Amino acid sequence: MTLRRLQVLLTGTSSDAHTWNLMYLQLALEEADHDVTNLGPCVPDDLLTEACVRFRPDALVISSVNGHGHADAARAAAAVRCDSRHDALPIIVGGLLGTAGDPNADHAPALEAAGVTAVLEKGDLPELMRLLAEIRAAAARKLEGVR
Ligand code: B12
Repeated sequence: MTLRRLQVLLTGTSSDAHTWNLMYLQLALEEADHDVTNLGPCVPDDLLTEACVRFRPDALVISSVNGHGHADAARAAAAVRCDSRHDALPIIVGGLLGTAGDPNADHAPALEAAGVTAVLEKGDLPELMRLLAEIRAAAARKLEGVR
């Protein structure tokens, strides 16, 4: 089975200025043998949707820690899902998505309704890697099927 490198598009949300979360995730993803395009912080939704068309990523990872992530990521995911070319694109969101309660778990249903595939906690890096490994194996199986 040929395991090609995954193209991962990594982005902050439109209101979120935090940068080290993105740098950390980029390095961790590259160490796991993925190709990463890091759009950086404060990415408007239209720039994100354009990047999805331009880079045709295998997975989109959205990181937010400023507390507005639940609203920003829902809006961004809905914008990406407006284009049917991205129907099958896995959208994984994580970080610190709100400021009260158990924010990631509490907001997960609304985020999933907006088109997010998986909502992860800030400590869920191993789960992120597991999901990406699954996507990579599925892509390899699809490629073998075509041959
Ligand atoms: C540095 C910092 C800033 C700097 C950022 C500078 C920069 N260029 O990055 C500045 C001063 C600009 C800043 C501003 C603000 N900040 Co600030 N900031 C921090 C601080 C101290 C450190 C963040 C950091 O760099 N961590 C290092 C990185 C490597 O770790 P990380 O961000 O936690 O990311 C890790 C995980 O979250 C996880 N993760 C992140 N994303 C994802 C995604 C997935 C899929 C997965 C699996 C994991 C994952 O993996 C990363 C590596 O472990 C934190 C407090 C803290 N100690 O964490 C507050 C903090 C994030 N900020 C906070 C706030 C409120 C703000 C402001 C709103 C303050 C204000 N009133 O102006 C603004 C927001 C500005 C904006 N527009 O976004 C709050 C957020 C509160 C919340 N969500 O509940 C925090 C938690 C402080 C606090 N305890 O209140 N901040």
